[in-house]
Amino acid sequence: MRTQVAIIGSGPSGLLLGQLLTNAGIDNVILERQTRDYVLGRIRAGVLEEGTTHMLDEAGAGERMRRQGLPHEGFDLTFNGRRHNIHLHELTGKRVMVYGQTEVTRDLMDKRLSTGGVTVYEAAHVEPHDFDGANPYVTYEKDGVTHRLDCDFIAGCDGFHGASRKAVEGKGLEIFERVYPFGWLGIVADVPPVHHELIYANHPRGFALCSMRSPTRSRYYVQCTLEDKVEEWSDDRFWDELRRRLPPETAETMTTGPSIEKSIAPLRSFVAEPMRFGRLFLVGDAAHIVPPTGAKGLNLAASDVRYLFDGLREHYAEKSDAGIDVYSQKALSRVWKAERFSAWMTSTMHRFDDTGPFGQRIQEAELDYLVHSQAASASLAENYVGLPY
Ligand code: FAS
Ligand code: PHB
Repeated sequence: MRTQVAIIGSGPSGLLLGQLLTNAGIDNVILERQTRDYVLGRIRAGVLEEGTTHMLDEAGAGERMRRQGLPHEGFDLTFNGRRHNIHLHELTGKRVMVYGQTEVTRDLMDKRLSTGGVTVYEAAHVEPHDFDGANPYVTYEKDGVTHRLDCDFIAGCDGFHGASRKAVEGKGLEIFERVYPFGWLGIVADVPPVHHELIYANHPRGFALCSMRSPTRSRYYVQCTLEDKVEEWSDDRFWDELRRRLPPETAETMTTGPSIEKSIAPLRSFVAEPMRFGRLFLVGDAAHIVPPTGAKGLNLAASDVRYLFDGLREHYAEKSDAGIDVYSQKALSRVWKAERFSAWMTSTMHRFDDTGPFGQRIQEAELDYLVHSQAASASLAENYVGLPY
């Protein structure tokens, strides 16, 4: 089999890139390790930057997001028993869209199906080859048969545990990483959100986040230890801990109910440089991970796709490689700014082993300064809504 662009991974990166390529008449095939339902079963991100929503529109997969998504003009910060609004729209003129990654993935999969895009699910042992030369190819196994997919380019959209980054280890890949000494215990429950916007909570007992998926479905998180096990957290224990980390007047208005999903995610900051190796490009989580505190992960995948798609379109339409030659440098410039913001927000909002009473006061002072300084609030807001592409 032959295609122009082989895409490894059918998550948001691979699907968004694939759709933009298809719409531009550039042939592409997605190779996905899991089944469609397994990919759709993942509960992940919830906040889309405007740049991401515009790309979904451009891909022709934004209609349901525009209809069912929740545009938010701000979010609240709580600390030291107080609650402050960061008015994103007043500070930046921009909003964010609350719309679950699962729905983004579903919309992109449906669009791909309707436009004849080829996705090979349950493709095992996917491996990129000869990407240093002009004739790369990918091998994979399907139903016990080994296949070869010849192509012009390979987009490694296969996430943190994928095959693409592994294939370039030892080829000049440099890793930058910080693993956080805690995780996020998250639940989904079919109860109305405690507030119409998100609430990020700093508390001596640990961080908490009140988010949502719709006016009737809430998404909540509490910081937990790396030793915590999901089975040790009953719903009652979760709700009690969440409410203890919020101001009383917020906690007492919270509607609780049975969780329909409960999981613990580790937190790390991670960047692999460079993001291009000949005709292989690392995209999204394959190249970088941010702690979800800044709601950047999915949105960085979108800006990577923007840069790579523009470069590939230029290659085919204008016979110029200027765009793909600057892909890694452009993507990493935006990635590192988001890494900085996400690391700062994580260090300011979470309880570390060595935070102690002094560290707690410093965090509270930082937040007190931030919510009372126009300049500091504007800086937080412009990073949260997403820096320009
Ligand atoms: P993904 O990991 O989404 O997709 C990669 C795809 O490649 C998967 O379908 C996988 O099955 C496939 N694959 C892997 N190896 C393969 C192989 N060898 N061959 C073929 N296919 C292969 N971001 C936020 O902004 N906010 C959040 O709250 C948030 N929460 C998260 C919680 C968790 C538990 C995780 C893991 C991530 C979270 N993220 C969050 C980040 C997340 O949303 C990612 O940024 C986003 O999924 C990136 O999309 P992709 O780059 O497409 O990678
Ligand atoms: C979510 O809704 O899952 C979510 C929202 C904002 C974040 C992280 C996760 O910063």
